[in-house]
Order: sequence, then structure tokens, then C-alpha cells
Amino acid sequence: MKFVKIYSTLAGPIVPIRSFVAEAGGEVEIALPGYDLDGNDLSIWLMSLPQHGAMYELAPTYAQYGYEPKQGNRIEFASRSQPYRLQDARARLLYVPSPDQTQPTEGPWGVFKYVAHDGFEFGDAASVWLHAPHKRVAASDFDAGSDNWTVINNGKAAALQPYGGLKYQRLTWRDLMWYIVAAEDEVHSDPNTLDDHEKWAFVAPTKFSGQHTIAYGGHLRFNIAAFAGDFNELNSNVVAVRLFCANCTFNTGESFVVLQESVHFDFRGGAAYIDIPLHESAWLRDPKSSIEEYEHITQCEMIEALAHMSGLQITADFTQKYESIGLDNVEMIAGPSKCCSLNSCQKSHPTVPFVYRGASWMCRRVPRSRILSSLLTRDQDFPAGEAL
Ligand SMILES: [Ca+2]
Ligand SMILES: [Ca+2]
Ligand SMILES: [Ca+2]
Repeated sequence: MKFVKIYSTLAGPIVPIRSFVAEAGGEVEIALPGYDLDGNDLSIWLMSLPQHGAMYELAPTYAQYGYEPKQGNRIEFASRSQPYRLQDARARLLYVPSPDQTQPTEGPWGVFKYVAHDGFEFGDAASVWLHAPHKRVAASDFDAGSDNWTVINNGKAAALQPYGGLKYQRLTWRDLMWYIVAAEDEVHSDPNTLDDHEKWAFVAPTKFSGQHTIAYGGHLRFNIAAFAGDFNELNSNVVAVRLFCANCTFNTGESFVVLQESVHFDFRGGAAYIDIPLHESAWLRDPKSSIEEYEHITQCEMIEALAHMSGLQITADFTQKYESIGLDNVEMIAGPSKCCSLNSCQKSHPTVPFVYRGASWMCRRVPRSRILSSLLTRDQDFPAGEAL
């Protein structure tokens, strides 16, 4: 059903993106309180159910006195268009993974959406991630093959080969066990600096892109190893990792990078385990122009980029000449269990208005008048019965 929602203030109820961990065969009690700047009492509504497992209301005796059993009535939707109002006064419920389902090796058990109502209006919905204990949002361990990774920027001959010349190795070397490997195919030396100006990189498959807001505050980790190459002659200013967000900044696109020189990525050959925080302190904005400098980014920009991730590259062209580099165990790990309220963006940029829509972030450096006009009348799918 489609309604036009009129926003009189920016003080609608807020629910953060959340995540919880459930073990196979276990159950997890989760609480979904919302926030309201006006202090109104809130009710919490579920907009969907997770893809796997079941959710239950807390049993009344447990909810009131803490005596087990915890499990009350199973939560089921009367109809798809009708959200489900959570009964517990403290917005708690129980999630139980399916007993017949094995733990996912990557990704969550499931994701569902919820929203708060302050007696006047619904706020924006946010996602709840139900992780397995590994908390992997996306991962490639290459146990079953090269997992659709490719190589780019490695010259014309490599570009014509399958996967850009990337090879899959069923071998073990230090911490790499069944991994992908590629080698410099074409050096493009700058006559002055001797740097190779076309630096080859591993390109992650599409599962590393998408809505990964829950990874904010988490980690990007991988094992990398050099099998050949002269690491005494390194390229300068190598972008170690590049994260793309095609929709960021009014769809003009941004790419955020971690430089190889930075303390978070100090690889000088051999083998290394790299752990990069998915946090604004670790990433820089690529200025898109060689005469401008890399800039620090804000918390809101980091969250926005993770919410709209459109690509991930790991550069392997470390040396000025030829090198052979292996990659294994690439993992994007979720951050803390609660992420990203509107306040956190406002704090990081107190003078700049931000828009929060659903589970996606937009950090917009635009005049406040434009933000307000865009908020005043806005179409959106809205829970039934709440037309204003
Ligand atoms: Ca492996
Ligand atoms: Ca190169
Ligand atoms: Ca090279």
C-alpha cells in the first residue's frame, strides 16, 4: 500500500541496525528497543521474518519473572502487508535457528526488518542480522575453487585470459591452504620514479558488495603471500585495498582506500595476515585526481559506503617489477551488535544535515532547505493503517 508520509519534524522514532549471534542448536534472546527524541512511548513492529529459523514471543512468566522456559508463542504474520506488533514491553523476543539447518559458512542465518511507532508515526525500518558465531558478512576461503575472483589492470594479454589470468592452487603454503594466485604480466614503468603505473589487483566477487552496513566497526581480513618478486624495490603510494561505492555522494561515486604504507597494511613480501578495521580511521577518500591528496573520511561516509558497497579490490602489485602473489581467507566480519543511529551521523558532522532512509544512509553535504523539502512529501511503502 502506498501512502504519502508528511514529516513535521525530524523527531520520528529511530531504530538502529542490530545484529545478534546464535549458535547452531541454540537460541538467542534479542531486544529491539527504539529511540524517540520526543520521549514518546514506542511500540516495536516486525516488518519481516528471517529466511531461516523461527522467532518466538517470550513466555509471559519468563518475561515478567525470569523463570524459564523462555519460549512463548511463535511469531507469525497474519498477512504479508501487515507488520507484527511485538508484545513484550521491553521489545524482546527469542530467535531459534532451524535445527535441520547447518550453520552457514558465510553470511547470516537470516535478516529481518523492524520499525518503531511513537503513537503518531512509524520511523524508518532497520535490519536485524542474525549471525552465526563467525559473524562473516561475506567470505572466500577458496575451498571449492576461485569463487569468482578476478584480476584487473595486468596488461592486455592477462585481460584476455579467464579471470584475468588468476589461477587456483590446491596447495598449502604457510597460512594459505587452497588459495588464488596471480602474477605481474606487464610492467609499465614510469621513467622518472620507476614505479609501475598500472597496478594489478584482485577483484572480489559481487557477494562482497551490497548492503553491508552491519560490517561497520568490523574487519576486513585476509592472508596474503608473495611467491616471487623483489620487495626491495616497492612501488610508492600503493593502494592496498579499495572499496567502491557507486551510489555515494549523489551517485557520483566514491572510492575509499587503505594505503599500503599505512600501519594497518605493512606487507613486505613473505606471508602476512592483514586485518583492516572497517572504520573511518583506517580509510581515505581517493580524490579522483592525481594533483589532490587523499582525504580523511567521516563516520557517516564510512557507513554510507558500507551500506552501498559496489566493489572491493585488493592490490597485489607491490613491487616495481614482477611479483607473484597468493590470496586466501578473505573475510568481511560484522562489527558491534548495534550500529548507526541518526545521532552518530549528526555528531560526526554537527553542522551538516543528514538523511536516513530505511536501512540505507545518505551523507549529503547539501543546503538544509533542500533536505527539508525532500522530507516534507515523500512516497514510501508504509505499514498498513498508518496513512496521515
Ligand atoms: Ca583456502
Ligand atoms: Ca603492473
Ligand atoms: Ca609489479
